[in-house]
Amino acid sequence: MTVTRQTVSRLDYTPPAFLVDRVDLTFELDEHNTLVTSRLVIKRNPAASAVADAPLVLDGEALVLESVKLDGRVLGPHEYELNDRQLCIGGIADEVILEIATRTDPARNTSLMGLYVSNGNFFTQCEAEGFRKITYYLDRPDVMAKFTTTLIADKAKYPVLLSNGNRVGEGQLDKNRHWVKWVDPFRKPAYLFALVAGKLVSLTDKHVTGSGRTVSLEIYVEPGNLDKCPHAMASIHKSMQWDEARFGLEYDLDTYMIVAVSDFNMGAMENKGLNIFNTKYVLAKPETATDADFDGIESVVAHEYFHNWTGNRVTCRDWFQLSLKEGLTVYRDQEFSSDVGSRAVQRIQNVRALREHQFAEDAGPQAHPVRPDAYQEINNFYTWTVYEKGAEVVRMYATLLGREGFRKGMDLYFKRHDGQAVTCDDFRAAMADANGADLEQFALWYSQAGTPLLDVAGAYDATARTYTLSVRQSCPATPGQADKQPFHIPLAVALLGSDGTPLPLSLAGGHDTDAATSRVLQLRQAEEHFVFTGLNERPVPSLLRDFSAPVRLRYPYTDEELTFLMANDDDAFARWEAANSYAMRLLRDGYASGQRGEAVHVPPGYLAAAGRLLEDETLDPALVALMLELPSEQYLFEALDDVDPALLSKVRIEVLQTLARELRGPLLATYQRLNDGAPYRFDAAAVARRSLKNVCLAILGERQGPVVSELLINQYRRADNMTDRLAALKALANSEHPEEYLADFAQTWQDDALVMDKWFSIQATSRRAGVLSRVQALMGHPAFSIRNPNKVRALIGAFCQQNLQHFHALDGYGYAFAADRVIELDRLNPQIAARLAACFNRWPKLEPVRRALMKGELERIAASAGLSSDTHEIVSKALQQ
Ligand code: B3K
Ligand code: ZN
Repeated sequence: MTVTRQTVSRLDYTPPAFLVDRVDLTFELDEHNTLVTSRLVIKRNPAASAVADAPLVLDGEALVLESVKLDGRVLGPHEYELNDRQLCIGGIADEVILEIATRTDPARNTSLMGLYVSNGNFFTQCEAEGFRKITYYLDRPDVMAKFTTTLIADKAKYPVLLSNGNRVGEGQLDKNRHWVKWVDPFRKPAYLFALVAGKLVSLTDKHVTGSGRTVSLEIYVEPGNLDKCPHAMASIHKSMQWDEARFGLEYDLDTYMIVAVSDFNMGAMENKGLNIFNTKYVLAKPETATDADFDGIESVVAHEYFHNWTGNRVTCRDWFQLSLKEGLTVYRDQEFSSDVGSRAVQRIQNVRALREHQFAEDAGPQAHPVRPDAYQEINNFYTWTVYEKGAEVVRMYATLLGREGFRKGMDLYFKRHDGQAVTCDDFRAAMADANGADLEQFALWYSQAGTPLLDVAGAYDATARTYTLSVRQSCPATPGQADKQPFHIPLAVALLGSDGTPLPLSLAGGHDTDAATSRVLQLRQAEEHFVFTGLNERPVPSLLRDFSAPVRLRYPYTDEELTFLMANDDDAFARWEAANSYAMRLLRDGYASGQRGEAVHVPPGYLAAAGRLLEDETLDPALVALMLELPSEQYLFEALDDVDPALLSKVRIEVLQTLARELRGPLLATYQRLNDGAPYRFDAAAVARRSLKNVCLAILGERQGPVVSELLINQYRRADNMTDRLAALKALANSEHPEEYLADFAQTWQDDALVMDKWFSIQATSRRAGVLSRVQALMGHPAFSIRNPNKVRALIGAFCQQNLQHFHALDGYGYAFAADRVIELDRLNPQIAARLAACFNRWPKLEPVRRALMKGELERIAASAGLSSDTHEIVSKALQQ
């Protein structure tokens, strides 16, 4: 049976016919037979457009209905209608009390939505539509109710019983059972409901808010993991302090809890007062977690915590508005990370990820606006576009209105909408009204998909001493949107003089009093010209500084201008961008040479510029590392047509090998300088040094003679931390015989699931021959489980998404393997299957042989019986190109 879902359209939104005032839930927890009793106080919605006697329609899935009571009277089966998605009750008065008893089988719930069991403990995941797998309910975000939850369970098996809000009572029952009752004083939609029950231990601490309230902080993990919680706890403290200082937002309950679970579909979930996290974003100590893991934990903790205001206190009216909470909260977590770490590094990393993933999404079959217009399965819309492009849209308000103006907009947003479920337009209106700004045209960022392109030209007039920047904007067609209107785009620019200093900017016709050296031009039309006056020489333009808008920008820089910007631009992003553009240029040229059967050539100008970066010890090592890293294979893939992925990989490796050969001296010297043997510390300076050291090691590792091999082996053996050990192992894994090191690693870390994920990924992304067979064999390894999303991502996802060379093998086995896994996973966990299926999105970009092979596999998935609506939506859109 194919589960086909109706397409849900944004413009079909109508207010709910009924509202829920109160929900009292009682759970009698049992692995295979949990009884859920729900008592709902329901009222007709006076604001609803529905007819006066419209029936009450509740959502429910995979539930066994035991009984329904309306105002104390048990309803007979003929008094309601029941199907596999809804419970429908007619003849409802304006205010009623409905009591519903249902049973579920949490242990068999492999979708990890609703109530499920992981390692013998109970967890829930309700966003977006998981609550309907727990009980019949009005499962939509604009129905906000007050919840109380009573949990009843065996005391020995489930000593810890948690839910949202504040704990108000507990006690003993017969048969060795106990109960705990929780009350959440804040109204919330059902997607923010959560419970946890199990054998867990906790790390606790306290935070005193700016206004003097004491909040208990509790992190719950499985026994044996307490030593990996301090970093997450420190991250909670920092997040709370930051939100108070930057936005004046305090935490509002007595307790803030985080619980870590190893079986989880995504990173974490912001349930009110009871955040549930993937273990990957909680557990860390230097021996087991890399610097990137530490950073990831800090930003995910911040993200979920920040949702308490942007998402929970003010939530979304409907799921089309998802970016209202996600784009805004990503922007907030990015700003937090910039403030507590390096702003430049943070910005470059965020832009790099946006361009690699979101730009690709926006150019492919799943392209959709930040506020989508239609979906079949909402889970497919937790995307790079809604999250990261959404964050860029929020950032543009701050760029256009300034930091103070943005804060005024935020204050007004909370003043108007606290306790409400609202829309992206409401947010834009708050920003506009608080600042008296015209943000009408800005609305197009929410409604038009696709990445805008800016074509920029510069003309210097020596006689008039003017420099004219001409900017043409366009936006490619995307599915369902052929023609686009011009966007309102903030374009930050500076003009550099020949000595590298930014020149004062005076716009002709402007009324400048301060001659700023950097300014934000506001583009509103398809073509615009900006004339800068009083310039005694032809400047080099520094464009899209700090990546002021999520666009592509083309400007015909010469190689010399790029090296000049790499050395001189005072905007860190623009300096990195110059290095990145130069590297892209030489990789594209190399690919074209490769297609002609010629050798790849790295221009001396690039080598010299890279050499200077390595030798200048005054530079921030983290920035040098980012500037030396070549654009990824995935990013390069997007920039080419009729792609031969094998050639693309080969060219990139040849460039790296040339760097390893030509810059061997400076690379070794930098490595030695930074490899100071100091004990591990997680602070910005130490992270920066390790990042450059390991970039040098990775480049050197492309040519493994005796000296480099010894470096790798020594670093692998002597490292006191996972960052260094893994960097060495990655390079070793590409060598001919890494078996000894891989075996040693597995032997040491076999009991640590998160570290074993790294071991799986390293093998799945290796360049050695025979990777696919090893991946297949590893699926039988005792540490692997197809039911665990982290394992699927670490092994199967890494192979399909990050191993271009082997996934795209010309025999088509990589594609067939991926298709088999999508079909297998679809029966267990549709969300994870649909995510994996996205590896087929870009088939039209491939050269004809692979294109046909990939399309064939997509068709095979589409034809497989009983496909979920999640996977069906992704696959059918991919085939429609
Ligand atoms: N809001 C959750 C994501 C839920 C995903 C549902 N498929 C995590 C977050 O963005 O913080
Ligand atoms: Zn979020």
